[in-house]
Amino acid sequence: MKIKKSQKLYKKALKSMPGGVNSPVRAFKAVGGNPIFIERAKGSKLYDVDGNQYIDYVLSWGPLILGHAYPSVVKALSKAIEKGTSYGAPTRLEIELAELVKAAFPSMEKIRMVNSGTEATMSAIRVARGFTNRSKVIKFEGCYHGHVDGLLVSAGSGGATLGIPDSLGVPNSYAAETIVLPFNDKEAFKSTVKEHWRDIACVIIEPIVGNMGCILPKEDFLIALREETEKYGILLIFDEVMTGFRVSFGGAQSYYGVKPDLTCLGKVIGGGLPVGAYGGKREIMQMVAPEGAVYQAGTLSGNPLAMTAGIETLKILKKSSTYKRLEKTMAHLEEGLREAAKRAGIKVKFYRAGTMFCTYFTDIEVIDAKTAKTSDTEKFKKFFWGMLQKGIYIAPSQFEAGFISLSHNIKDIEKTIEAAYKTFKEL
Ligand code: KE4
Repeated sequence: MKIKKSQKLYKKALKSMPGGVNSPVRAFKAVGGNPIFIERAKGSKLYDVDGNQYIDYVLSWGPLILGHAYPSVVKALSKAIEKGTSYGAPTRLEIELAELVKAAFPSMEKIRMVNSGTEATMSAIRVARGFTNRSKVIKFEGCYHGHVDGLLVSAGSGGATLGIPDSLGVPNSYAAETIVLPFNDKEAFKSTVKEHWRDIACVIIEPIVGNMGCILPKEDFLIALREETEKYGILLIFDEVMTGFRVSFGGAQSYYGVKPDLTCLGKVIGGGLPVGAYGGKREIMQMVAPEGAVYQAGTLSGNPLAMTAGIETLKILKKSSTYKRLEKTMAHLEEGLREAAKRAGIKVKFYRAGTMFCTYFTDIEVIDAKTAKTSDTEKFKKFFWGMLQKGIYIAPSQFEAGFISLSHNIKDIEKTIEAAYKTFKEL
């Protein structure tokens, strides 16, 4: 596999950017070696600067659910750009995207557009604290909600005690406002809330965890969160930045029929341009400036290009045939990967929700961060490079989710299954 040009660019990038990248996971630290630099993308394919072609299962970490440079999105963007890129003033496009989102997420009675998932979760927590006049936040181990200071926290000793920072630069005082609990542990949640509810503003959760691979909630876990938070006046925030429009048109909340008080979105609703959003009950969202006293703002929030890409993407997702096609492709890939591992005699655990999925190299059921970590990351590393060399680009970390797009065709899936079988055999 030719990688000379990527290596040259990487050396140059290291001189100007920390780790040569603008987001850590892109640096391939979890799999070793150096990142490949992408030249362009089209449909299900990535093309790197050395001319290698890959079938892409990262899709910019979820947003490109239609595929890269999707014709109607490109066409709409090229028209929109003629009208300018950003005005810092309201436009009809923001209303259009907000209404499209509301139609899919009825729990989001009012929405605020921001520029990233991190901004969405950070703002939703601030609103929850403003609304409840309480300061503590519960999060779950292995869930990632963006690089919000107070959420870069891992479980303190003894579970429900105060969190400890898991990033330099996060003051202990910030971490102390966060309680970290194990995902899928209903009892730990109930007892913590029973004891601390007076101080707890909100619970934030990835309803399906996409940042430890792909971990599904146990049957009654989300219902327990909803019931207990309701009981104690704690706001339930679903971080659907990854699951929104990915696990179904209405996200995980419609997939499981559990209605949160606030929802955070990102990725897909920007169609590949920078967008995030948060929203929920009218009575909560009226706390947000300029209507209410919780301040939140953004120069490029709701800008016309990002809105245009999001609107075009959601218009296509709205067609029911879209999810039928995505489901068919995903089921074909799932069956093929399971079969390939079995034929090659490799023990894997495969999980998926809609079109986000993960293959763990373990034979233990993965239900939380602890069990996810039983996966053999050395085996994953070999699998990653073996697949890359066969033209299949999967996430460069065992603890990330994979995605497919509307542009992935039968040929792509068959090639992927074949490559997986050969690579499983090589392990
Ligand atoms: P951004 O700020 O990166 O747009 O969104 C943060 C975020 C919030 N919530 C969830 C559930 C997320 O998955 C993310 C971002 N996901 C990672 C992938 N694991 C983005 C990739 C990256 O960090 O470069």
